[in-house]
Amino acid sequence: MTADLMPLLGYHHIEYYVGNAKQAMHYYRTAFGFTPVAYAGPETGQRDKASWVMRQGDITWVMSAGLGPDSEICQHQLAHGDGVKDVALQVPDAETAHRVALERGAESVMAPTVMEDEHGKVVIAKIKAYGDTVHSFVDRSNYSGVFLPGYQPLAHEATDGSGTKTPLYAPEGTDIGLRFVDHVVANTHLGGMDDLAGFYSRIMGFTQLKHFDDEAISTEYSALMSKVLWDGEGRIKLPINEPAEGKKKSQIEEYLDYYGTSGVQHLALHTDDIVETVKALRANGVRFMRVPDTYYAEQQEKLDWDEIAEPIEALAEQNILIDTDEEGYLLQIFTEPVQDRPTVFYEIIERHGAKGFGEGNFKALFEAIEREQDLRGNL
Ligand code: TYF
Ligand code: FE
Repeated sequence: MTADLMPLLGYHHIEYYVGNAKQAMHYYRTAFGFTPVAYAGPETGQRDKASWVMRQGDITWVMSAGLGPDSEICQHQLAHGDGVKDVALQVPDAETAHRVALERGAESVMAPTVMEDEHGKVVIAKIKAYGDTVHSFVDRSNYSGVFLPGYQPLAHEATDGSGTKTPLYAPEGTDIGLRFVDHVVANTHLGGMDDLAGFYSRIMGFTQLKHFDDEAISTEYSALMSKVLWDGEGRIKLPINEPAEGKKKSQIEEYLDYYGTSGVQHLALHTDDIVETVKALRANGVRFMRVPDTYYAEQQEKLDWDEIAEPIEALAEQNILIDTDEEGYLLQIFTEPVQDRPTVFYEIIERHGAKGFGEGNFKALFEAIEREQDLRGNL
């Protein structure tokens, strides 16, 4: 066996470029239960951008905003709206990862750069992924700080407003059970799926886990095709969607019209207790796609409920979807887009053995998505 030249340890963080990072941080704290843990901005000597780092379980998000019209972040936001800029991957050696990626044909966005502070050193390099989205390679094996050099830890304000003596504070979030990123999905243009699948196999050594053609996932209106690329170990799974010919406009085309280029469509976040997590999200005002009530009558008949720990009533009450394969089952639900443009949304997922993506739910789910698309006048 040859040595793996591109070992990936997992997602290090996801960086969003948004219009107002302070408010995005507030939303993901109060609605999704993330705790703000670190900050970089003018108060810490970073003049051109403000970034709030938030964490829940093993998930780390960074909300970044530019501070003036010349900012690359502001221009990104003008073009795409709020969206995911960087799906950052943790590696044992960022310099090697970057060099190997370039040798294999990747385009560099940032050469390996050493960042240091009193907690040690981090090496970061970046390559282009799809559209304006990038992958950072992060080697933090010699670093003990809370996030990356340059970020200051945040103090947690008491919820009654007392204890706000330091400028760098934010209240803690209330954990709602989100534990890790299960997969990150890209939308790309017609014909882009194979190119992108080729990119991940050539550059990262990924293999194809699944392929859904338009027959498998087309509905009466619109259609899409999807390939899932993965690292072979399950740490990183990247489904790639492209529109397929349908009777009406594909949901993937609607995304591309509003995002302007290929980009991240959804992030799937794993929870160990989806019923409780979804209850908490709903209580916090997060809205989800709804499948018709007939879905549960059909699932009652179709599935072997002796194998599923959760009672169907509890799942139906929260509109949580169920799918099974040879290896087990999974529970999943999809939020509405979380910004005004119909672009990024979230999937909440709980896996019990199943390695699929909810194929059995595609029809009901896509019809639900298309009803929303129709309400926006984009079908
Ligand atoms: O990641 C997946 O493949 C599933 C299915 O607009 C999916 O979550 C694919 C496209 C889409 C919504 C869900
Ligand atoms: Fe998904």
